[in-house]
Amino acid sequence: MRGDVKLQGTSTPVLTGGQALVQSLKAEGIDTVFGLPGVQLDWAFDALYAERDAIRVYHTRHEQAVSYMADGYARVAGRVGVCLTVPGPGVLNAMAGLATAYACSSPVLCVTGQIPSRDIGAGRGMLHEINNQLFALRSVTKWATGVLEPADIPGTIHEAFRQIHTGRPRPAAVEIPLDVLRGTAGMMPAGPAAVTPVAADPETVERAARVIGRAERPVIFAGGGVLRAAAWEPLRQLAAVLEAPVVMTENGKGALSSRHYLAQTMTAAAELVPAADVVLVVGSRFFLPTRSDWGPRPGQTVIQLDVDPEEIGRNCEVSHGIVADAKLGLEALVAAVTRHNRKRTSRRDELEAVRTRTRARFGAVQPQAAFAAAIRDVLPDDGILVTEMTQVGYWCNTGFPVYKPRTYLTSGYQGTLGHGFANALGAQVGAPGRKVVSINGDGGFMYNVQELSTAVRHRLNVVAIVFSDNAYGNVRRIQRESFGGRTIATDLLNPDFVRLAEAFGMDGVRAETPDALRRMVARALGNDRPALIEVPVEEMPDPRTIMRPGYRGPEGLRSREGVRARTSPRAPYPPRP
Ligand SMILES: Cc1ncc(C[n+]2csc(CCOP(=O)(O)OP(=O)(O)O)c2C)c(N)n1
Ligand SMILES: [Mg+2]
Repeated sequence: MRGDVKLQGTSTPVLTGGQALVQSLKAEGIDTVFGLPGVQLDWAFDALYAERDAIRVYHTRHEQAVSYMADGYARVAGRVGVCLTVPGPGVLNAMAGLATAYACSSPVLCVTGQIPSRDIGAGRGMLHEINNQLFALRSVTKWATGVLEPADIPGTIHEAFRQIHTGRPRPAAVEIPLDVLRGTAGMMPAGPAAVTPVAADPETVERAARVIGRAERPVIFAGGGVLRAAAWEPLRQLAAVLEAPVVMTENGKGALSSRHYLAQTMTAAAELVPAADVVLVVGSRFFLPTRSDWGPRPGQTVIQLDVDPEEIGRNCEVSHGIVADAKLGLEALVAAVTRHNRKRTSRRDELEAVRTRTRARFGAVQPQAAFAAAIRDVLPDDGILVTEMTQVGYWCNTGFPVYKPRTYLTSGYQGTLGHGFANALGAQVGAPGRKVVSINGDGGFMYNVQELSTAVRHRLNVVAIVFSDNAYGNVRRIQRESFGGRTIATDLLNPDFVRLAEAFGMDGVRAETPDALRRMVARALGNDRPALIEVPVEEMPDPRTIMRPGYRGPEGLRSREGVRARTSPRAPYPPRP
């Protein structure tokens, strides 16, 4: 009966749990799954075989890549990224990717296997058994549950999608024991979850709009929420009617084209925020400003728009909190502010001058600025750059110009070393035909080096740049500067990356200078084949000390005196199971 769908007397089909899972994913509009099989998932993968024309399966060489790829796919395509893992070690391997997706408010569904349902919690030592798998999943998801009957699969998958689409997008997880995937029941997939985005309360919008409209020097602080909600157009409109600079966080880059004179960086924020009378925060935790010298101070009005009510006022006291989908909230604000707006003259000259000053600061950080410029020069406007926890990556998080929404991916506050290359592979799946460049350090790249095989196997033409300084350079520099020159556990012995790429069946080249890098990235992007470019480098200066005023490394975690940062925890700890 494998692969077949039997009909009961009525029109309700009898499905295996595996078939119900796959039919449910299909009903939610899923046509792409990132997975790595194993015995607990056999019935799910066999059902995927039957639907291979409708759902494309990308298998990887390690489960960390299935969650990273699902995340990269989701962030670029604006759709739910689905990953599939065996229980225990499999799903634990995927946790760093889920944590990254959680940090970046990325809509990911993790479906994981589970040991036989009757044995859960018995501690017998079944294959892949771990204690409290669901408890572990809850630490990296907004919603996680288990299914114990085949008949419950359609409803549970439907609910998982509803949860992901409701409010703030974040990962969800469903665990399904192998006997439940094998078992049968008459069941009907539930169909796409229809979720209405949260609209803003009109009175709150009106009050906030009056304040914003009267403001003399408003600033907009835009985070990743703008991109998740596809809210870039009303953001641009609001900024234009207010002549308000838009400071984009690392995750908000691309919300407004870097070519626009209102588009500003976190470096410029140090000038712009203290000079503002009203700060409108959209889809951002607003964490860094509250930990910097230049964060909001008494006398300034902070208005926060966020789809997640928990986020409002979490890091900074706010005078107006608007709980809404960023697109709907900004559209409502545009309409209301237009009615209350004061007469304004263009701030183009003043804000272009800010941009020129910050660009000069960026240009002083070498060689990062030159390498980044080389990439930007040849990456098309709709090309995607995926960063990493590496020296050029830190520079890019502030300095890299981004021209289109959803074309710049980071690991957000998770700072996940190793996310980059696999995130980039997922981004390429989500943006077929577009150019994707992944920058890596030699440390981070080797976390997912085995996925070079995935790139070749699935023809994912990502261009991976590896800056090799033979070190966990960032850590080594901190060790030397903070601990009397002593360094430990930070030197790296590397393979020959060019020959390594060739061994995987892809192009491998070496670029010694920014100019050579520019030429080689251009050529690799034109070849439409996966490629690796090794760039041997020396130790680089820490760009963050220059580019992020107020940045003080781990010390910055202390809240700053005079800045209205919240310090009290808001949620009970430990969390409820
Ligand atoms: C999962 C994870 N493990 C460890 C770290 C700590 N860490 C931050 S940067 C770094 C070194 C990165 O080395 P590399 O990728 O070579 O980049 P480089 O600093 O040399 O440019 C490490 C180990 C981290 N951020 N994430
Ligand atoms: Mg390194």
